[in-house]
Amino acid sequence: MRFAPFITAVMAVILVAGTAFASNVPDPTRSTFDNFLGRSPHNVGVGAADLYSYSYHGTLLNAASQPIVGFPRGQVHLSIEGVCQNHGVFSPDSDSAGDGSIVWGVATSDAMGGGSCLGSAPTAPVVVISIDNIGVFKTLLSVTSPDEDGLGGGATLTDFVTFKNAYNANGPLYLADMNGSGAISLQDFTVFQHHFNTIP
Ligand SMILES: [Ca+2]
Repeated sequence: MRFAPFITAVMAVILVAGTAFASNVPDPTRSTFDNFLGRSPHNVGVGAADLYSYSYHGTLLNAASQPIVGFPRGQVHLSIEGVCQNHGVFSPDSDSAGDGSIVWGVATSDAMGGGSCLGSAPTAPVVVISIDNIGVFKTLLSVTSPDEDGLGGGATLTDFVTFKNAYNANGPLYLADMNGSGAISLQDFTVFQHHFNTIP
């Protein structure tokens, strides 16, 4: 019995240490990421309040679903795979915020360039989000862009034809669902138009 307080204290230290360790490790099953990735080389400043600009968001949570604050941006990677135009690997704009959120903002998305592309489920995603020493957190099977072909630095007449054909045929979704709503509607036409009109 005389050792009980000591054992209790040791257990408390172990628990505290365990909690502190866990709180800084993003959990792939708890953390969340957008299901839609849009890209446009004319992303910045398109529309009031960036209404028509593309950014990408995630929230880093630990195994207890608590937000991870200040997680280093350099350890988080959004890879647009080689099958896509303008492929590359990008870190979020900043370390994770107080609510665990990380953002690939319009300027980062802008730097990505354009290009719509499609992977094949479930083995060949075109977007892979990973964190160093942990693994894959999210994959996407398509990328959507008003610069459909990823050429020429903007949404051109060629891109408009690609968009219009998919729009009129009500598919494929990744070529015409510009706002990532999961359906093709007049609003997608409006989004495409805003990007189209920003050609220099
Ligand atoms: Ca839509």
